[in-house]
Amino acid sequence: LGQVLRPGMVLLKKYIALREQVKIVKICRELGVGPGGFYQPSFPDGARMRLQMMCLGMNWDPITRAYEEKRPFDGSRPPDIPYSFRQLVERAIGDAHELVVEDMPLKNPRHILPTISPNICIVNFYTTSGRLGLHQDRDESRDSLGRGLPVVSLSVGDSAEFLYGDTRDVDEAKTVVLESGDVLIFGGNSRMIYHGISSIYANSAPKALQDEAGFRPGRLNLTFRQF
Ligand code: MD3
Ligand code: FE
Repeated sequence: LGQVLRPGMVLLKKYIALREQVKIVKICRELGVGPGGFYQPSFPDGARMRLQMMCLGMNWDPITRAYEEKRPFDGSRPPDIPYSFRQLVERAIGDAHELVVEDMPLKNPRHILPTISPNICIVNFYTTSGRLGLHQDRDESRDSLGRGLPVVSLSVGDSAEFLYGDTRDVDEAKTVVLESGDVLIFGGNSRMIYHGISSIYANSAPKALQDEAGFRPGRLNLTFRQF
């Protein structure tokens, strides 16, 4: 169950089994309370971002946009990206290829969505009042053949309204609801689109997440990149 929302942008609906989602929540909580765990970042103007962030593999600083070994404000080194997360990313890109072929039969899906070995995973946790304004992720990297590398995003917990479009204008943006277990992949011509989170739907998370992993209201988003 999935679709190509625009060239290079693939949504795999309910792709992650509930068992797997429970494991993701448990791992993120364990890592999130240790060194390099969740914190609330600020924008360059000092305003607090409306989410909690944790980086795995490397640190990414939302103010300087720098990738670095250690977090500048506390010197902590981010935890490694768990192997089970890497496997999930690899499998999702492979399954997305089948949808890309249907969409563009004359193109090699590996050129549109090359596989990645992520060196950073950014974990964002949004409470029900969380938001993320429309923005572009401009730090695109390329593989040795010059192909732009895709970004893979996993959603767990409460559903979110995701906005995306070619401009920063919210009124021109399209909307898609991201539910728990959905995987969204951005590559090809969609790697530089504007995107953001306009709202989180309260009480929309699968009940099993709360019962089996003690998940609190909100949304967990894991974004994988290779640079
Ligand atoms: C489109 N995260 O980490 S996930 C981000 O829900 C980010 O936490 C949001 O925007 C979140 O930069 C949205 C979907 C996403 C992630 C990365 C992208 C969409 C993207 C990179 C390029 C284009
Ligand atoms: Fe982004």
